[in-house]
Amino acid sequence: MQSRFNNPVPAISPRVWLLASTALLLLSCGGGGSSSSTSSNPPPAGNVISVGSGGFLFSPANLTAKVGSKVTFSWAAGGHSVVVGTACTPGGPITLDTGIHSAGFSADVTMPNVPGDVPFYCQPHCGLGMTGVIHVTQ
Ligand SMILES: [Cu+2]
Repeated sequence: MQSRFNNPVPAISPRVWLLASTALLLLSCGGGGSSSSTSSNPPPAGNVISVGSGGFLFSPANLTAKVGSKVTFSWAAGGHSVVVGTACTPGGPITLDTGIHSAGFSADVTMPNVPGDVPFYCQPHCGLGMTGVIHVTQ
């Protein structure tokens, strides 16, 4: 019976360490950056949606993007897909079904040239509420 408690080392998963070190990295980089206003062609920062970060969800689940711009879906965890559609059914202003991918995969998706919503969901987890929408604006 003693053997149940013979491991004195606290169990900390590699994922926790990864998250902690990433947070530290972000913190250490946050203070030194000075914003430059000289660039006439700034990168489209913020057009990234994390897939499966923190569970069965997209982050952010609501994103605003310009017409014709590019939105990148970035897989933070495996077993997820991105399908454009509503009510867990494909269909919408653009056609997209990435299929299921692992962490590290990414997909660049070009937004329509007309304003409107681009709803999307994860095929395996749509029933769990893993959905999102991109608001495409002029
Ligand atoms: Cu999913």
